[in-house]
Parts: sequence; structure tokens; C-alpha cells
Amino acid sequence: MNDDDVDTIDFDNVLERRPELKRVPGTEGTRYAAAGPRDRAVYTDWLTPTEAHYILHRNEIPDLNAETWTVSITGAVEDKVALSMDEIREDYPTIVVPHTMECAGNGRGRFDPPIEPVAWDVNGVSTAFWAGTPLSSVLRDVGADIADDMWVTAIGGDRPVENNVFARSIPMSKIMDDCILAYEMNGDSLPPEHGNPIRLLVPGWYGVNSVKWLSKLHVMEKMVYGEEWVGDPTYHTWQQIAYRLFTDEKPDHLPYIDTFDTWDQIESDEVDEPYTYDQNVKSLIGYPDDNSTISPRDDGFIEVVGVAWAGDDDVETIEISTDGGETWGEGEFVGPTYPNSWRLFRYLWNTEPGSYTLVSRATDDRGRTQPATISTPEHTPNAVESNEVPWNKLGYCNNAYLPHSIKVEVTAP
Ligand SMILES: Nc1nc2c(c(=O)[nH]1)N[C@H]1C(S)=C(S)[C@@H](COP(=O)(O)O)O[C@H]1N2
Ligand SMILES: [Mo]
Repeated sequence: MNDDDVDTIDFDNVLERRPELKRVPGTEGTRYAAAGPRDRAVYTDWLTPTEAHYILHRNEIPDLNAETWTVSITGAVEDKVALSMDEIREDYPTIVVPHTMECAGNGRGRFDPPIEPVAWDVNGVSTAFWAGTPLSSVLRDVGADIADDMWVTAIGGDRPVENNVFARSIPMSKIMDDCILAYEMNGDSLPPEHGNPIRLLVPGWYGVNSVKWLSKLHVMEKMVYGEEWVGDPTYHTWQQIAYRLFTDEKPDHLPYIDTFDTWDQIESDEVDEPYTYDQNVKSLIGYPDDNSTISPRDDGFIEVVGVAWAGDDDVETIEISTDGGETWGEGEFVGPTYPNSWRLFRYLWNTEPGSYTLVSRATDDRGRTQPATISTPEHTPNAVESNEVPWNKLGYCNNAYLPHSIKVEVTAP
């Protein structure tokens, strides 16, 4: 039984125990728990330590008891069950999945003008290894209808502040491919702020899809859609309104879509207001730091280091510009190659004293490159042809490279 009346954990206490994190400016005193790594050096490593992994959610952190917690599975299944944590751990295989998780609102603060609330700078993205049970094993076991066009709606056990239950609908094809019920992060049980005792983990997709404090999985023919999900409480807000790209009025609700790659939806004529699922190609420079003064090594070179990712696609190339995007040189990937995870890159920069603007631009294995800028509201219908991210009211999917440029001052060695 999942108790309605659970204690909560204060986000301030979480931050006290995790000095590596810095609150997103402007979120103090709001309902949003939003914090990311303070130090850009996290983007020079293929793994983010748990302490430095970004955090985002809107309700209070529930203090759940793993001994009594259950995940119920309902809807189009032969056996409706409520699985205990022991059953989830012991009765099924355990696998470990790497995942670069980015908040769909990452870079929202680098829209012009910045978009509120939760105006993320660059740091709403991290890479961890998650251990848990493949959802495919569980769904087969309970006789779920696992046809490709079915959906699984995951519901969080965090108590909504404004009656909007945290629920996300994930297409069955993705669920069966690689989603897990995660109960460990980087080798330890999940910290409360990351979803203890269990969360859904959707590899390579925007963070919003990885529902924390997982309470219920409902197998259904549509995504959360229609009257039955609206009321007291309401389940459709985080699926059908927020976390979609729209410019003006609230978006039309859809019962289902069949394109889940977010950039494909942006380019498609069929989905007018894309849902944030698979992460768009993006990169960040980890070294040098923004607004820093550095000098070359004795051999005249500076080693630029960073990370590049492409959701559940792969990154293929990384280019670096040291003149604000006028000219580009190719960087090289180094370090391990893990699926659904960022790759480390480096670029040897032969340079002289002066002021520079560094930019990185990644391309995925389908030839899609980071756009240069973000569109304006008026210009948005032609954004893609103009090498721009479509401007959108809630500030999602900022994978443009110019807004992420780095200013450095190079002095003589
Ligand atoms: N139950 C619940 N799950 C949630 C959220 C939430 O508010 N409630 N926020 C989502 C969003 S928007 C993000 S970006 C990720 C962040 O996961 P993290 O805090 O472990 O980094 O959690 C997702 N899962
Ligand atoms: Mo998010």
C-alpha cells in the first residue's frame, strides 16, 4: 500500500548535503526544486558523481519507505499486480544502464530574453549509471498487451502541490526497448531527491520522462488523453500541456503520435506542438571555463574538452570554433562509448594571446547538427530552414550552439 500521508524531505537540507550543486537562480522560495552542478568541470568527465547530478521536480520530496512501497501495474494486463521492491529486485533480472539525462528546459535561461520559471543555465544535464529491472521482463510476466502502438503511463508518488499529478505516457516500443525500473544510481540506492525507492528510467530521453517515486504503471491504448484524466486530481498537465513546444495558446491534446524523436517532431507537419521525448543533439564545453583567463601549454596548445550527446541516437562529429562560429575545426572523441550517453571530446587549439569566443557544435549519426540560434516568436514557422531552434513559450529544447558560447582571455604562457 502506498501511504497518502507520507513525510517530506526539505530541499534545503538536500542542498546542504550536496555543496556541488547550485540552485537555479530565481527558484528560491518557489515550488521548484531545481539545482545543477556549480562547476563546469563536470563536462570534462564521462560520469557525473551522484552528488553533482542535477535535480529537478516541482512537488515536495516524499520520504518513502522501501520496505512497504509498491508499484502497481494496471490497465491492459492479465494480472493486475502491486509489486514490492523485493519482488522487483529478486524476481527479475537486474541490468545497469548509462544515461545522459537532460531537463527539456535546460538552457531556458539562455533564450533571449530568458524564459521563467526555472531559467536553467547550461547545467540541467548529467550522466549516471542506473541499475534496475527491465520493464520488458515485468510487462511480459504480467501478460501486458505489449503491441508497439500501446502506451505505458507512469505515475509519480509525489503529492501534487496544485492538483496536477506527475504522470507521463511513454510509447510501448521504447518501454520494451530499454526502459528500466531503476532503484540504484551509480551503485547506491537512489537518494530521495532522485526518486527513492524507485523511478522509471527512459534512456536518452528528456528527464521529464523518467518519473521519480514511481507508484503506478497503467498500460493503455493512448497517451494520457481525454476527460477521464482531468478532474480532481488531474493527470494530463505534464503530458499534454507542459513539456511541449508551442508558441501561444495551450496546445491541442493528442491521443497518440508515432514519431518520438523530438527533432523529427519539430520537422514534421503532423505534430504541431512537439512532445519532449528523445533528446536533441547538443554539446557543452567543460574546459576552459566561461569568462576565464588561461594560457597555452609550453607547446602553444590549449586542450579544449567537453561533452556531446544525441539522446538515443549517437553523436558522430564534433566541431569547435574559436571565432564565435565563423570558422570550424573538427575535434576528436575520446574515452568510452556508452549508448544513450554523452561522449567526451577534445580539440587541440594552437593559439596566441587575445580574446576569443569558443563554440562547440555536434552532429548526430543521422546528420542532424545543432542549430546556430533560437528563433523569435514571429519567425518560428521557418525556424528549422533558418538554422534555428523554434522559439517556444515554455523554453524547451535549447540546443543552439551560439547561446552556449564561451568567452576566454588567452595570455602568454
Ligand atoms: N514524480 C516526478 N518525477 C519527475 C519529476 C517530478 O516533478 N515528479 N520531474 C521530472 C523532470 S522534469 C526531470 S528533468 C527529471 C529530473 O531527474 P533528477 O532530479 O533525478 O535529475 O525528473 C523527472 N521526474
Ligand atoms: Mo525537466
